[in-house]
Amino acid sequence: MLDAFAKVVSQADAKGEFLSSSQLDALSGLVKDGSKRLDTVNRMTSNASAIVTNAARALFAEQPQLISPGGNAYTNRRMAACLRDMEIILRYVTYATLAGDASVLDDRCLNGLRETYQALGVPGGSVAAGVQKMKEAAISLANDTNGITKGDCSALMSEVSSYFDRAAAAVA
Ligand code: PEB
Repeated sequence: MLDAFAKVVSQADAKGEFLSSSQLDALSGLVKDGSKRLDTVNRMTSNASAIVTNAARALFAEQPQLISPGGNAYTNRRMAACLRDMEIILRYVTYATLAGDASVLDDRCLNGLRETYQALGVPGGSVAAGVQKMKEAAISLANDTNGITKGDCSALMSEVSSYFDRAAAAVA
């Protein structure tokens, strides 16, 4: 598991080189915009249960077969497992956002998840649809300029989106 700093260190060390000026520039950008990143993580974290439940509700409205008898989220036990899975994925997206690097998400959450779902009969495409709904909710919360110093968060928002897309692509 790496963060944006450890990642450039390991890349430079693998080549036996000093850090390049472009690596340093990218990291100084990350430091300069650090409060935006922390605010984003804070907003996703403090709204996590709303993000998960609203996304799940929208998913089941769109794919009602999931919660009908025989559906993969039918019975309270499976519904609970489904909500828990969405929460786990969101939690790792918040870690990756904080770290500025996807490796924690890849290594600790997504690695082998597709195979796990195949073995369990959990429909990966439906999980991916749920993740996309969490992405929309998380971005609209994080990108809401009400009551906060306005600034350009477009690069950060596309980075956060990319973590959700990565999770969706890993199971779809
Ligand atoms: C991954 N999910 C499930 C299981 C595991 C995971 C390991 C099996 C064990 C269990 O039931 O608890 N666990 C989860 C994860 C990590 C981890 C992401 C990462 C670190 O450790 N069913 C649906 C929806 C979807 C869903 C589409 C969006 O219809 C999920 C939610 N996951 C779902 C369901 C089960 C499950 C298990 C319903 C239970 C399946 C079953 O037991 O039949």
